[in-house]
Amino acid sequence: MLLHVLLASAFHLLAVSAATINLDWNITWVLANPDGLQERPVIGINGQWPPPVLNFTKDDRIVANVYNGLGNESTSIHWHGMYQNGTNYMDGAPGVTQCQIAPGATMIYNFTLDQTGTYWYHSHTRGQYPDGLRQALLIEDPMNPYAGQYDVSHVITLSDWYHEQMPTLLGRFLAKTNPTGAEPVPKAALMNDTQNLTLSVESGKTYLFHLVNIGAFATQYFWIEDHTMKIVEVDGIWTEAVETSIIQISSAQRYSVLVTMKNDTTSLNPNVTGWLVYNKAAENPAPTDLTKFNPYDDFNLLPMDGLGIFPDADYTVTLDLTMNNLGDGANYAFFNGISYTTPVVPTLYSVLSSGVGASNPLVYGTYTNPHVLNKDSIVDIVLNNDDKGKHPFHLHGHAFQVIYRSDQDAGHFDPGNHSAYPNTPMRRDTVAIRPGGNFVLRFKADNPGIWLFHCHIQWHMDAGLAATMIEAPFDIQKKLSIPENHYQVCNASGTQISGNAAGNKENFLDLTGEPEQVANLPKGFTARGIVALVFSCLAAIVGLVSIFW
Ligand SMILES: *[C@@H]1O[C@H](CO)[C@@H](O)[C@H](O)[C@H]1NC(C)=O
Ligand SMILES: *[C@@H]1O[C@H](CO)[C@@H](O)[C@H](O)[C@H]1NC(C)=O
Ligand SMILES: *[C@@H]1O[C@H](CO)[C@@H](O)[C@H](O)[C@H]1NC(C)=O
Ligand SMILES: *[C@@H]1O[C@H](CO)[C@@H](O)[C@H](O)[C@H]1NC(C)=O
Ligand SMILES: *[C@@H]1O[C@H](CO)[C@@H](O)[C@H](O)[C@H]1NC(C)=O
Ligand SMILES: *[C@@H]1O[C@H](CO)[C@@H](O)[C@H](O)[C@H]1NC(C)=O
Ligand SMILES: *[C@@H]1O[C@H](CO)[C@@H](O)[C@H](O)[C@H]1NC(C)=O
Ligand SMILES: *[C@@H]1O[C@H](CO)[C@@H](O)[C@H](O)[C@H]1NC(C)=O
Ligand SMILES: *[C@@H]1O[C@H](CO)[C@@H](O)[C@H](O)[C@H]1NC(C)=O
Ligand SMILES: *[C@@H]1O[C@H](CO)[C@@H](O)[C@H](O)[C@H]1NC(C)=O
Ligand SMILES: *[C@@H]1O[C@H](CO)[C@@H](O)[C@H](O)[C@H]1NC(C)=O
Ligand SMILES: [Cu+2]
Repeated sequence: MLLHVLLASAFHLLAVSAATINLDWNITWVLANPDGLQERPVIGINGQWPPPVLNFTKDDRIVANVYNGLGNESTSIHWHGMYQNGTNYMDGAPGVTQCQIAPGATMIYNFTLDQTGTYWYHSHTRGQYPDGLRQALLIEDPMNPYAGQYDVSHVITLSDWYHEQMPTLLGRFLAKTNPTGAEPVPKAALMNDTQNLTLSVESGKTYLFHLVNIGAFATQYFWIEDHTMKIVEVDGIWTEAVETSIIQISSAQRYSVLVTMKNDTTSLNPNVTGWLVYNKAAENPAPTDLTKFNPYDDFNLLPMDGLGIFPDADYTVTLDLTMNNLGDGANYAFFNGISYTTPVVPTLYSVLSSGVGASNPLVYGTYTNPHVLNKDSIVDIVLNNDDKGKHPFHLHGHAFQVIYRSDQDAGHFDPGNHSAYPNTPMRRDTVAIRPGGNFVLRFKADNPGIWLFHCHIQWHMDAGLAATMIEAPFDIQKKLSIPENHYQVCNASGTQISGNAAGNKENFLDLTGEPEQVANLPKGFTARGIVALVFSCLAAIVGLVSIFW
């Protein structure tokens, strides 16, 4: 009885301390010139760019009224790293958990923050966030295990930056004139959306830096000259502190580090500046940089909560990653030969309208790469990278355990021949796979919802490098009800809210008319054939120009 009363009052206290934060956002175009080289239109919030850094406390409720004032583009907001446990429809992925927010429409995102650490928010509308709609989001932990070990905390975002807008760049990237799929090369690297970040520090004091890579493409390397850092958090998971002099941060990854400033200031520049080096172009990717910079290997991080490895998997999703040309000559990205193509009906709404058929992956179409997961099953994602590039993979709705990661060029994962899995694996929500290598991720399907698994390099995502996890579909049907506002958002964009991936409401197994990936190359043609063709066309044009000159 006494215990009951105590518990009740404890909950009462919690309820009192948790705040509701109302955000009224008008998403519009504004002009900005973060690298000092070129002013350009960017996507801002309430007339401002960079968008606001959000700093909340665990258990706060966020109610964000997101008005699309862009006029000429749809939008959406994904709260990267939030489990959205019980609120899958607030995840922010158009075509997956919601409809696009059309110009003039308002979407209300309303959910509680029951996690802590360093996150970010960004548009999940095709190609959009590198045009500026992305920023850090922090959730303070009232039980912070490192409280008292630092004096001040700061956010530092890292990003690549383009001068042209994404629709233009995407048009050029996914084109037959770019048959090898060379990614557009960024024009600059930004630290906290500027190239002139200076931060005054006091000697002897310890700082906690929340580092977030909010970029589209480049991996960033972060170090502070003459100082060591202690990693204490990775993607929202507190870790045992480990010392390092340099950290490698792929697109969408986050770290918190403690840095103690020196006592002896006589020889010290009181300004601390982090140096950014970005892996300048696709043709020269990270592997050589890796050995050169020798950053801390995140595989070795230990979650502070000591959560042990989940039992052996009940279900394994094996995905082979390739990049290749389709019949239009452009270079696409594939899991098992499938390039993600947005369905007519957002997948969550297909679950809700398909009744007993919801556990049949056929309902969700071929091109969403669907995998139906049973409630509470243990799932392994085995990814084999048959591509020569490095890719950072993000799973929505979970922090997964990284139980195996091969070296570069190790080929496919061999379940009968691998080093022992760690007892306490590192957990995070975004992890990079090495060129030609593989990794194995493990999680428990204890979060009913539709969760996208995709490469966080925006170019590859837009080239189709995504798969859909349909987790506990019957629990979704029982427990989730979509707010009326979300259906209004669908209405404004003219999107159907029931039916299978093809929009068929009568027969959920009839996928006639489903959006398909671009057709294959005609028989007899190879990608090389097309490349040769393009090159010879180019040569002809060059020839003509030379003659003219
Ligand atoms: C959004 O901002 C634009 C540009 O400042 C303004 O014209 C529009 O009225 C605003 N809309 C809302 C709903 O706040
Ligand atoms: C950064 O500072 C340099 C030197 O003061 C200046 O030339 C440059 O324009 C500044 N860049 C930005 C983006 O403010
Ligand atoms: C939308 O309008 C903005 C601001 O005028 C412009 O910079 C941008 O290129 C337009 N986007 C598209 C897709 O036309
Ligand atoms: C947000 O969700 C809570 C809990 O479901 C509800 O009580 C509240 O009315 C919602 N607020 C808005 C603005 O929809
Ligand atoms: C976030 O807010 C908390 C107070 O809730 C404050 O202690 C902390 O310094 C803030 N963090 C940053 C990076 O501004
Ligand atoms: C980085 O920028 C954000 C706002 O955009 C600001 O809140 C934060 O304090 C800045 N960090 C540093 C280290 O100046
Ligand atoms: C700086 O000085 C303080 C107090 O004298 C001492 O406790 C601390 O260990 C020193 N820190 C370093 C990095 O030398
Ligand atoms: C530190 O930075 C400030 C502001 O940019 C500058 O005025 C000052 O000269 C710098 N100090 C040193 C020692 O570089
Ligand atoms: C097992 O893996 C190791 C290291 O990757 C490799 O050297 C060895 O040849 C493999 N053995 C078999 C039987 O495949
Ligand atoms: C979701 O919530 C349920 C119970 O409310 C819990 O058992 C489960 O672990 C949670 N899953 C995640 C991913 O947070
Ligand atoms: C949107 O709502 C209007 C009015 O309720 C309705 O007539 C129309 O059919 C709806 N459109 C879609 C695509 O659902
Ligand atoms: Cu990728």
